[in-house]
Amino acid sequence: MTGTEFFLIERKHDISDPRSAVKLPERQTFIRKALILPVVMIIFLALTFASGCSEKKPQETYKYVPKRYVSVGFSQLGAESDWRVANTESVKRALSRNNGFNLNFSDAQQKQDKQIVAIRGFIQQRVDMIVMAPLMETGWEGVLNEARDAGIPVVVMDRMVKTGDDSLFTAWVGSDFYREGALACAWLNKYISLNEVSQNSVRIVDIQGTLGATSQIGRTDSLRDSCEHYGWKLLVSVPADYTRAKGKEVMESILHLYRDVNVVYCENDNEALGVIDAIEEAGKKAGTDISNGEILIISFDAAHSGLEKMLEGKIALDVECNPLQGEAVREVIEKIRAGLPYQKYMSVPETVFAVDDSVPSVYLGGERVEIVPLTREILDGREY
Ligand code: GZL
Repeated sequence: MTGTEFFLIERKHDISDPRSAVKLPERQTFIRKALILPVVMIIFLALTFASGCSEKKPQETYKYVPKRYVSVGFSQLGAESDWRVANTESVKRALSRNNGFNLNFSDAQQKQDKQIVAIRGFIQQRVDMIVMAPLMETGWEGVLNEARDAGIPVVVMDRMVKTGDDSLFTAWVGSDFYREGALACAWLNKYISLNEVSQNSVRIVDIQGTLGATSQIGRTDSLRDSCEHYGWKLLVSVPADYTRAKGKEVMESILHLYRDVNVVYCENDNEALGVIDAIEEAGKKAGTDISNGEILIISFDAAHSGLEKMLEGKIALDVECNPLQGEAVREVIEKIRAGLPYQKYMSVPETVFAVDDSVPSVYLGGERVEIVPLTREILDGREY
């Protein structure tokens, strides 16, 4: 019996003594009736309650299993690009409460000191795991040593950290940025050959990502090596922080300083969008016919925004850098916590998209890599 409310009523008569129920004058009779009813009700309810309690309710047998969420501190470097936003969403989807995680997210707005403060905060909160997407490669030894001293494993995602001791992080999920650049250059070499353009007529500029980021280092180094290998002229390399605004700004200056530029190597799609803005505002055309004054644009990420420009013929090649790393991060966290073997270095699959099918594939280190001619159907089927 539950939920029965009992009222404490001040007793006027001793109801246990039947003599107390003697005939009283009219007024007194009314008062007695007014009092007896609630008393009878209480007796009835008390008897009902007592009988209810005496029933042996079958004990519900259940085992309480405390649901222990894995607490994860996630230090994301910023929200500078479409790629970064997709990357953040991918991790939040994978490390959700439904999947057994308690995620503490921090956006460092592209400032390394904010990342370090956030990671120190995770250590003080004694999280189970730390995931970090480092802004640049260097400057992490101190805070990674603090995490190790606190016994908190660190999974590095996307770019790499450069420390004297790679035991300072437990696992890494990311991309091979040098390979991405080498694929782009191998395609450019074949493409201009097919269009009867001489290799030494290529006059290329490099719109770099955030200086010191692994993605910038890898893509820049592979372009420099390719220029030397194929005989292209690298006019200038300028950092643009992976943003559209900075990409436009630096390209406006380049167009004034280097009137003969005919290829632009943008280290991400947001920069490429800014470069296209600058080219068109200067009355020039982004395209593929460099023999007739068009400027050929190469880009990275294969985000929706960049591939839309490819369908317009304004980006000639876009090397995917897959931001959907959340599930790989979740898998490695679960293996670490379960004490299962896992790969310390994991990368995610990536595709190379081209504006047309003139170059069906390229060879890199003996490996044949397919080049996918982009269609509206392919783009509409993509997750980011
Ligand atoms: C690459 C990633 C880069 C992207 C940019 O893995 O670090 O940072 O190419 C992003 O879009 O800003």
